[in-house]
Amino acid sequence: MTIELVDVNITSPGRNFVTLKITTSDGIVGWGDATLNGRELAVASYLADHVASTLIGRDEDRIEDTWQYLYRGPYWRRGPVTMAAIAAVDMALWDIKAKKAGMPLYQLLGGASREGVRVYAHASGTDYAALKNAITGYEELGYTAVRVQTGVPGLGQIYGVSSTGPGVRYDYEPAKRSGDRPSEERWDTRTYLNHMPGVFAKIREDFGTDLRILHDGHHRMSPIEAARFAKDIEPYDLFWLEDCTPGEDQSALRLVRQHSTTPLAIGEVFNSVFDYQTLITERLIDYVRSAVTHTGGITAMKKLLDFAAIYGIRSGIHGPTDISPVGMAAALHLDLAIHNFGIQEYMPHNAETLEVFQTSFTFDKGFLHPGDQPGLGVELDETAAAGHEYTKAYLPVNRLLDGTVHDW
Ligand code: GCO
Ligand code: MG
Repeated sequence: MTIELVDVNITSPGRNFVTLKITTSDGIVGWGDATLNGRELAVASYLADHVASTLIGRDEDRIEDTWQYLYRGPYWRRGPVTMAAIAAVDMALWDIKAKKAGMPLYQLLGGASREGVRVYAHASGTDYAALKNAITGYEELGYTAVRVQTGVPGLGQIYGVSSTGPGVRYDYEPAKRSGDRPSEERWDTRTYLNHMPGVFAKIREDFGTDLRILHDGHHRMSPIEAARFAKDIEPYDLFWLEDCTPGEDQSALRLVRQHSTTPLAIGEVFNSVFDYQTLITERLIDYVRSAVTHTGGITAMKKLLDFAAIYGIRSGIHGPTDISPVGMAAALHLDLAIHNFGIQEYMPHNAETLEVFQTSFTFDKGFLHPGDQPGLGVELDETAAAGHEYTKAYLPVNRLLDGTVHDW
């Protein structure tokens, strides 16, 4: 059979999502996530204007060949827009292949290596009392791992901290519908570095040693600042310190590594195995943070994670709300199948989103399972999706206290 129809769906049930729909000549439908936060229409155009017509008539079973055709064929390689577009096609073709086989995708990837995948939640608070409340709430829900982000005295709204007050969960959404330009935040690394170790100390005192604690530096530290921070927080036994330095400079992690045994995770802004070449072969990281959606899909992610496995490096697949339920399902099937699984990020989507995307993954005591529906196990309800018009949204811009633009 062949690919007959390729459609790009843009919907905004509370936040924007771009979804690719591929229909075969015998009527099988596959879905792929092409959402790139704050730059959604660029990927939608890449797919609709440059890719869709080239797929019509191709054999839907030739997934590797289609991947290479889209990666090598156009001459221009890599970059988040291209790799999100390739990822969407790849996911949709795997969805189709698994539906044709009558199996959940993880079976085609080698079958389950575990019973469920441990996930971490996002706990945040503008101050320690609010953060403690949030962590307690997650523990009550059964989570065994939390990412903690907190307000820093002297700074206003900062990355990763819910502004809606103590005790409120599931409501942190970094992309803002701020009109024609991004909102702006202020930042000071010195103030942050002085504040954070005390927060981890209190968490260990209040929650003991079992809880897995993660933290995201969101690319804001210089290599030497990150090295000092990673060393300072060693006594609090973090599961990982994420994105401590800007992502472009792989060699920066050498300095951090030389000074600390705090495990390191990086990669949500990466889009190719080549972004990891030094990091993996020199064992400068412990966890691969890429999103399936932004790294060329299941085909590319499986190769990347197999490469990491050779060096004892594990997965920590990106799973914020800007990864659609389709992209999340792709991550869960991989998580269940690979041997070197580490942890999976989980920010549950809001009710509006889950009315548009029907999912079959399940949560039980801190673990997710992708479910046993044939394929990825997620279907887009196009009628419900049509009720949510695209609304421009931007990730905030970050400036230092003197106004200098800094990494967000
Ligand atoms: C994470 C990320 C997100 C990103 C967001 C950008 O660790 O989940 O840092 O919160 O900021 O995905 O689009
Ligand atoms: Mg992150």
